[in-house]
Amino acid sequence: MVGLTHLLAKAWLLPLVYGASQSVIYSTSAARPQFTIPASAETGAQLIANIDDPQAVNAQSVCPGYKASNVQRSSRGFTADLNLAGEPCNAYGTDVDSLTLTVEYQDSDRLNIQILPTYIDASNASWYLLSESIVPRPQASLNASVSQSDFQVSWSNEPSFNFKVIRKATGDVLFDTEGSVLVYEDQFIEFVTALPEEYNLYGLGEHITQLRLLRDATLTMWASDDGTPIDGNIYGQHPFYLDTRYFKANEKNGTYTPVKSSEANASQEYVSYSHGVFLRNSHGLEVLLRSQNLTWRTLGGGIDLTFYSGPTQADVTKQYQLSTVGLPTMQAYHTLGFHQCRWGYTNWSELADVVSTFEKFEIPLEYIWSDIDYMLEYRNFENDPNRFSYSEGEEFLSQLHDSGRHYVPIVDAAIYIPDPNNASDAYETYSRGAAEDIFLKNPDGSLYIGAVWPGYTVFPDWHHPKAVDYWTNELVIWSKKVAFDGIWCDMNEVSSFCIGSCGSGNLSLNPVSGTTLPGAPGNIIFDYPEAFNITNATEAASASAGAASQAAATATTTSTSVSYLSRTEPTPGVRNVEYPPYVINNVQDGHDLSAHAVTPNATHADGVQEYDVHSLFGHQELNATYQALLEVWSGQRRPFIIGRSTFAGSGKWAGHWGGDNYSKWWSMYFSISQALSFSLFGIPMFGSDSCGFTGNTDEELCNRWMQLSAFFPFYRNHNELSTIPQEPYRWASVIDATKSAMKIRYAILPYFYTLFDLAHTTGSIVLRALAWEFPNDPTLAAIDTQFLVGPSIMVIPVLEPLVDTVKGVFPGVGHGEVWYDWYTQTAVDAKPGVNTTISAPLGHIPVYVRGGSILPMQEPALTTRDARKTPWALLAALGSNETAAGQVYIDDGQSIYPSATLHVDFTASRSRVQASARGTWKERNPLANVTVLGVDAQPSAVTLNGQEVSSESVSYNSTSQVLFVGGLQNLTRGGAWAENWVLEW
Ligand code: MIG
Repeated sequence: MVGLTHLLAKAWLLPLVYGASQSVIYSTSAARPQFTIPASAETGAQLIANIDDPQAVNAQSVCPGYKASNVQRSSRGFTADLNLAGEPCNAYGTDVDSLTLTVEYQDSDRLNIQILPTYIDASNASWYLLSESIVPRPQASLNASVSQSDFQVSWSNEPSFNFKVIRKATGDVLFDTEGSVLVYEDQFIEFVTALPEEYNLYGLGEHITQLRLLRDATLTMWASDDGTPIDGNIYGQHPFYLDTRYFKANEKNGTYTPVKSSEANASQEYVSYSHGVFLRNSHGLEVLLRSQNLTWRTLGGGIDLTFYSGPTQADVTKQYQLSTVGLPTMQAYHTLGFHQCRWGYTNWSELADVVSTFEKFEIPLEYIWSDIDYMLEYRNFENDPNRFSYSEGEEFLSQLHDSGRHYVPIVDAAIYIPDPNNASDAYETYSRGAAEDIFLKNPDGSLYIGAVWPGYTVFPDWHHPKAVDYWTNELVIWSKKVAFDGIWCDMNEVSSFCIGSCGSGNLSLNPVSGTTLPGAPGNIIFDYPEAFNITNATEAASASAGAASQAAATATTTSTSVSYLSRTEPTPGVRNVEYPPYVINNVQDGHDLSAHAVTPNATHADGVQEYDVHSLFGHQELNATYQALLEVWSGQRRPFIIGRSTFAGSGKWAGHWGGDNYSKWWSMYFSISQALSFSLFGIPMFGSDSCGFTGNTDEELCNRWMQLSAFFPFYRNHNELSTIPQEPYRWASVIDATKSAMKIRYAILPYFYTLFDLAHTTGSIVLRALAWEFPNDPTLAAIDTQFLVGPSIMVIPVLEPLVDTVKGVFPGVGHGEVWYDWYTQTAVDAKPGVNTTISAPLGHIPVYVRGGSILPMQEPALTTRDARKTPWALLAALGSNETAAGQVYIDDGQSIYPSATLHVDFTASRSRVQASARGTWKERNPLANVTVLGVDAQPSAVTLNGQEVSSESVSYNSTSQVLFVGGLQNLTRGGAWAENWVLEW
């Protein structure tokens, strides 16, 4: 192990986080004795999840299915009546007799199949169909027609109604319900599609799981505040998957033979076809992935399935975003800088210390964040006057802004409700909301009162017509006291720490305390990364001793035998929203839908129950926050929002962080798959808590993680209260590793920003899986240990401790692809499909540039503002055919509708590089140099637009085949792209 120069040992850094934070944190609740919500208030019913219950009825074997009749054809598809084909089974609800099937060929690349109850309308309160005002339906384009479609739908009534979706081009059946019955009940819908052997599916979020989904997993969706359990339902709901199928094309007879990725060979030629499937449904959901089929189960709503024909991932994702969920919001340039956060920065001067320590070590820092520490007794929109006073904040923020940096505070979803009999407990944010009556209710019309950090709380009701105005007003008022630059939306699943409306009748106890904070007695964090016992045996031993004695001290002597609540029997015509007859495998304690969340019977202003819209709370809060920030900045700045709970389409307003991950190597590994999945969901602004959130990190993990995250769009280090500090300056090796990775990130910021512009305008993605960028190589289908940033940069991070090499593949090398090592600038010698061993000592992250690319770059700096003032450089990496291309997008970096923009296209061929610009943005920085990789002969002279470049500024290395042309500033004094130019040699 490398030298453990743990800077913590240096006394001057100690007060930054240790000690100071803990004493202050606990003093907030020490003002008077507080009622503590008993732990029992958190415990819901113990239920057996259906998938784990051998006694559970299999709807497939007892339900009759439907028969189709009255088929009505139109140029865009057909409709039919579906009638129950036998006695109702009422397996997990009440069967619906009459359904209407609508097959609509919406565009050549898009097909929609809807199956809805025939007799429901808005007045039918017991049936909720996802509102188009919350999640719009994709619309048919004017010239859509059956004949123009990439798809063909066939159906049959034998033995009961079933349908197939076929890709016309290949005859491949993409979706096939034959052999299963359609089950359609008020609290349970089930339909099954066959899938090919060894299918390749991606998406179905949000889950911590490998990139290519398992073929024996049940993926549950129900927004949940839980610390990233593997395969469990967590914060977001994205009922979308990408299905990739590989074939050998037989040119002679035009047929396609399916190919399993496990049997493919990287040097052969294959073709692939990908399609997407989106189920527009907000209810609790379950997707059962089994060896050759997939079952959808929902707790209500309708079947509203859209198919996107691709045929590449890039096409599918564009089709999904453009037609259905919308394009991702454009990020301000500076959001791509580095973000430092932690739970436990306890006052403004501590934030100032952190900022100045970054400066001192010359580590780039763009944003400093505040967690709930800044709040007065954890109340939204209210700063603690002692630790985070508005006046001191004004001074701190103005200096921070002057230095080119920014500030983001957290905002929680719940709103504190004061004790009505205690005038000194008044809380205006609550009073203003109460005056408008905009909080969620109980079924009897009383306020729904749950419990979160501040004590008993209420929750904004996003169905209330004035909720957005209320939220906007609160943010506007608060923005006048705290000049924040973005908002971090937490706890919006929506989380509540007790079952049901536990605060009703108890408000005189407020503020109550409900949870033991990390670091408090009994909850001391002793956990370290996997190899800590090897790299740091002494500390590891004392930590494990501490953990053991804490466990012994808190262990209960009574043995608890869990008694399970029996499954609810369906009552005809009556919905049981709290304990639906079908029990999804909700990851929370006992699988109770009410556990750690607002309960499903909470009622919205329009009568809709939380049961039907639970997973939309975060989505709607993000929308409200977006609208609020438009108001706060008078439409002059792009809202910057990072949210925890997301739904299909949240990318229009916000980015997402991975939530409460762990300071563990496995957690770092899964961050790649999570990021790539969010590429598919249209939320490119994604990053995970670097160095890990839960538990203590260590030097080696933090070193690797700071380097890995440097290539994620959202780059933030964040940490749990009371764990050891983990800013990148805490260890000497992490300082060096961070700076070296940041040097690359900051140099390629123009490339990153251009990728965001393309994502925002075309729906292309930023982080890419190898399989998506190289669709003809089935051997890449499951690779999630390496990834690409855009089309041109490949990262092969080290994801395990105690090693100094990593293995990686170099896609396409058998088919003419060239990869250049970022650091040595030379072409990599790799064989197709060979997992190549790469040197990667601690502090080194292998990065490659793809031949055929031209990267626009500027110089690294401590802030993006300063980086944007530096001269430009181009890195042109010639492909095997000796050409390359690239582009850059430039604007002011923050306007929603920039008045001036510039697009510059770059091309290179054998002995020239060209730039041609269009647009009105005046870029003043000159071009400093052009580096060309893969130049096979020493050039005699180099000219820029015919003017000779002094030979002193030109160098050529015949071994590495790198041509470097410097000294271009003088020739481009008016700006790098002011005139179109040609560089020739
Ligand atoms: O229940 O605000 O995921 O990033 O530090 C914990 C405290 C509440 C959860 C977030 C985490 C944040 C923490 N929050």
